[in-house]
Amino acid sequence: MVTMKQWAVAGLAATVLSSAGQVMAQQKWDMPTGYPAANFHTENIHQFAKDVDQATAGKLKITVHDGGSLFKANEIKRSVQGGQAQIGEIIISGYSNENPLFGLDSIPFLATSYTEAQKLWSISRAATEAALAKQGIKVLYSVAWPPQGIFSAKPIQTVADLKGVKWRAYNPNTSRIAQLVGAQPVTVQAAELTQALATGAVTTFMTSGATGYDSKVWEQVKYYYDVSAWLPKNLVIVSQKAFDGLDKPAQAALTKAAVDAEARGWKVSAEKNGWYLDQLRKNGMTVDAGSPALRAELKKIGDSMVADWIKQTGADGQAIISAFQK
Ligand code: PCA
Repeated sequence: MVTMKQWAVAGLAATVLSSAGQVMAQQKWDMPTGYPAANFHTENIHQFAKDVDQATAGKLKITVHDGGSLFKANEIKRSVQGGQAQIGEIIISGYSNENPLFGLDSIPFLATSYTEAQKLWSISRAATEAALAKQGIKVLYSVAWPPQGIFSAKPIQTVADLKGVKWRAYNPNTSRIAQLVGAQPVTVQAAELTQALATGAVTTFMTSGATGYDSKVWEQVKYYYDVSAWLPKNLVIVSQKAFDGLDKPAQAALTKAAVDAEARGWKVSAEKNGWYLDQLRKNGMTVDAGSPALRAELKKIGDSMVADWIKQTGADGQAIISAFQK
């Protein structure tokens, strides 16, 4: 027979005393992400998980499942909302069909440098967090991807050269660009990009040098036009319910690790951008800024998308754009 005392001992073994003297059972969280192990976002996430482990003396263990291995990139938000995962990484612009605010960072030629992307985020962060809070999601941190350019199997001189091409999209805005240039949009998550290129499902797309490098696109794709059209952001999100299930010291540890990860991530993103472009060149790709005509035509498309965005978001959106352009 199991005595009361044995129950108590077993129970105690499953818990750890926090520094504040509260007792919190050890928590094991699953963290799905959409990008490969060697990607800078993923490396940053591993460091974040390690920092949380150390700061909580092992009470909060986060297991990172990268590359869409637990949930596909586009399923991660729903998995956190539904409680299948406690924490996860998403690309916020992937969800602009839910709320146009989520697509703000991916409007072409609105915010085109790290400084501008930071400014846009500081202006829109509170509203974005409030929108996600209504869905039971708490934002822990954000990190920008490097600036987005055009990868193409064939040389591109003007927007007319994009007509009819099989265009890979990763969010609604990149699908919209395809429509506006007369290309055929196909949504492909980063984890499937190499295969989509190999089978010829897509030939042309906008993304960063980072994803170009991760996906070894030079096998099929020979040109990169570094037009720096926008810097989309990944957000690391946690289910509010899971967060509330932590004791105060663990919550503080998680929040502190997130602040550190945000600073580190933005810095590494900017530092590695040049390195990624060098790797594309080393693998035989032609990397240049794109013709003035191409850039001017793309900028027009960007302007029309800003105007559309303001139409969709009304006075609140206009206030964000005005504050950004000040
Ligand atoms: N890489 C991701 C999103 C933006 C980027 O630079 C992708 O291509 O899916």
